[in-house]
Amino acid sequence: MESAYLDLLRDVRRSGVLKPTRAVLPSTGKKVDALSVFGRQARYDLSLGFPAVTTKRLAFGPVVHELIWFLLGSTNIAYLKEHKVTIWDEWADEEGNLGPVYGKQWRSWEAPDGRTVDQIDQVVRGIERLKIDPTDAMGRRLIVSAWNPSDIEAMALPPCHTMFQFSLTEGRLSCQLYQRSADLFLGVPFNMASYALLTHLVAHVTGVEVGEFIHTIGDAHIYTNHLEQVDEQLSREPYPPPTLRIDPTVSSLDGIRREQVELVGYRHHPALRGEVAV
Ligand code: UFP
Repeated sequence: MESAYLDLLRDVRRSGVLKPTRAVLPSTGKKVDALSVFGRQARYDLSLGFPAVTTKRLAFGPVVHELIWFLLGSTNIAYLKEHKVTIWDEWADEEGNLGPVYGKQWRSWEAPDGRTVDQIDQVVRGIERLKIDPTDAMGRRLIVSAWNPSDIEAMALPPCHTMFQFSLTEGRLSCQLYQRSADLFLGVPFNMASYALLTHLVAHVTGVEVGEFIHTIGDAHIYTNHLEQVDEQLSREPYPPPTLRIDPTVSSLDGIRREQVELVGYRHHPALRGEVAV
């Protein structure tokens, strides 16, 4: 299941170009280089299992909480803090605000005339219509964009997962993400799990099966302070993937709780830690 991820990791480890980056390691206060390639794609068949990496431990709880937080439309870290998720802490201001990041763009994108657009709700309603009429106009328009050029400056961090598109084909829902920039060791396992989970949840609430998660990446990189950990990870033999269980009473993307989704049979190698370049 994770072989597409491991292949990408191996590819960048072997043939990535060493490039300077803007990112700084907090421990040294210095900018860190990365091995980098531009333009890659990895595919995961969600019907075969959930793409949680098994060659190290994936912290699934924070993945679920962050996705619930996006779906709440929130752009303040209060919900994350309440659930002891710290991944957004360094970006927030004193009040915990991040500016118009994912939650705002997904659930209430502001139109020039003052209307707001709930892109997630539009996608769900589009899939419902496609179930009844496969020729519905939404068929090739099931898109959610977080990249709102006029809001970028006000965001604490420009979106890394910039836009995604769903497709309903023969009763199976697939999702393709365009990620402009991907930290392959620390960010990507988290991002893969997050979008696989989102695909499962959207399929669940619309009553269709899951298809593929297709991860399209712009700049795919490994920071040089992660190379040892990556070599260790690449030496490990993956385990069979876990499966995802969603509480059957979940009927909407609104109000989902952490305990309503769980990974079943998640067997993994020990955690591998690395410092995040910020
Ligand atoms: N990054 C990810 N996934 C994410 C996220 C950040 O891989 O979900 F929020 C990484 C990519 C890059 C850095 O290494 O964070 C963002 O820096 P930049 O804006 O310079 O691309």
